[in-house]
Amino acid sequence: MARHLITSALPYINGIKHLGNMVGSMLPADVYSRYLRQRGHEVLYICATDEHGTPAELAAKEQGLPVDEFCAQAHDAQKAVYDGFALAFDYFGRSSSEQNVEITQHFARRLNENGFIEERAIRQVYSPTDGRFLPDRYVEGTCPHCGYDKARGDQCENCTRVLDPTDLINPRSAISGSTDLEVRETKHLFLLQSKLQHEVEEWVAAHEEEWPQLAASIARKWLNEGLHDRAITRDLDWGVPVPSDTWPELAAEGKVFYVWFDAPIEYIGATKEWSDAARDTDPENRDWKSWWYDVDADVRYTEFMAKDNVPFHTVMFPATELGVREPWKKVDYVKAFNWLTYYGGKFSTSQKRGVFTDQALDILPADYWRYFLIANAPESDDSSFTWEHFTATVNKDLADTLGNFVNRVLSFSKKRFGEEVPAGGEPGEAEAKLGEEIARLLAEYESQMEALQFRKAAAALRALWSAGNSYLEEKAPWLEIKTDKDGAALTLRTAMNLIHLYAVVSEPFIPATSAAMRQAFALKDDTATWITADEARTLTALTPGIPFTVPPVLFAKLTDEDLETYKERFGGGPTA
Ligand code: B3M
Ligand code: ZN
Repeated sequence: MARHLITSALPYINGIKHLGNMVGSMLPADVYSRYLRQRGHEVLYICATDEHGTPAELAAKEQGLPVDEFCAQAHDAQKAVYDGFALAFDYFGRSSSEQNVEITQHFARRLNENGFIEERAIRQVYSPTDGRFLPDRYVEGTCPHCGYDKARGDQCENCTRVLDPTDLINPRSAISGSTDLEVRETKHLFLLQSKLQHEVEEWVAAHEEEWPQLAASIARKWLNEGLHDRAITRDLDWGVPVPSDTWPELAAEGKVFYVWFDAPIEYIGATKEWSDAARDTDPENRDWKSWWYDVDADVRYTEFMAKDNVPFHTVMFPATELGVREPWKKVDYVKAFNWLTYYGGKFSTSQKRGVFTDQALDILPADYWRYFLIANAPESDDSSFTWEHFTATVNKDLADTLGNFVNRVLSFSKKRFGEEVPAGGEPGEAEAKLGEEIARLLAEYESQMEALQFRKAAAALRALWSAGNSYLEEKAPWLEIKTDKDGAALTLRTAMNLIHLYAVVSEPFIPATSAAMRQAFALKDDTATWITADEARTLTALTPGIPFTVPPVLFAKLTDEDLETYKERFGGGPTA
């Protein structure tokens, strides 16, 4: 059985992320990791803050903090939100770590030895108004391909094409807006991607069939445009320094690597951070290299990201890994997401439109968001967040279908039979039919999870919850008890078995609620070990006499007033 390495795109250090960022990378990676762990797989889920580059420098300046201090604080702030969302990373690192510096410099040296790095004098955009060279993404202008007028010098957000700042029509400084831009000469390191085109093509060809269409088509498009040699250094104060043993002159000038060069390497760097963090206590179980180096098919590597990150992960980072000429693990499966919109418009950090992850947790516990977001993940297409849809989903699926079922069954049983799983009755036709249905839906849920089809998995989970409600309505133990006490006991015991099953299989989506459901029963080994098809069919794992408690209401129903409050606070539409 292969071990599973899972990474989600590294969130930029500047600013708390919005719900769109969450659903397009970290949350589905967490759901998938949790699922695999529960199924008994060995899983390593790694993420980190992406700390280099101009955005970090500028955000630090804005807050009047030295950039390292700013990053340390911002990292902790993001980490706290992710803890709040119950993201169970094995490690959440920092791309500015010494581990990443070391591995990034190693990659650069190897690429250089192998003839894939060249020093070139280039003419670079210099802004006298800002008194600095402008990194690519701080030159803005009109995209020469699609005409989008807010294209950045590194990439057009609208058509996803990779750009050079000098490609832009009517360029301006994104810092000051100044159009007084000059071009000056300076030396930089170039990664000779053109020399790797053929190899990358072969590598993509060997993998793309298995990738989802969104990832494969973006990789193809990029390759068809041809891989260009790209500058991988920048004139910034903050970043991984160019190693002075190899490039003394550039190092003396203070050049650092381009953020997109060191960011994917941080997947490896953060794994080493994880390893080093337990150097004294648990060195054997944390061997970072055993996940990354010379592992081939022993490790299955799955990456999660939004679609704008796909080119870097399917083409540029693999090119780097190939050029290093060492057996570093390359991605097996790329799970890419479209956009989550806010009432059909863009979530916008700068215009403060949409819902940020810290605000979300202020309003409601993580499970409400986790379920809604994954059930509506922008997989095959963009999907839209609206407060109407959110409150309706919470009320229907979480409060009515799941929460109410749990409370109804347990409180009624407690009232009539006391605080133990009731004895009596023999499973009959209704239970056999229910068992078949549950086993079928569980198999469907499992196969969608394994295929990383999250919306469909959510639909199967919802169907599992609904099946319990149908059974309860059909058997109506509150009537049954008047004529057939044993029959009512059987119905309630079967329903309690469903609750236990829901607790286990809902865990990847709603971990806190699942724990509360599991803990309702005083089981000896309270584990979340996956339910077998046989257990699903017989629904008799919880035997008579096991004590239980009635948990507090699992999901509060949201009122019309709540809805109005949310809309007022966040704006009810794209133009609000
Ligand atoms: N920080 C971009 C983003 O968050 C970038 C991802 C890096 S993954 C190596 O969309
Ligand atoms: Zn464009």
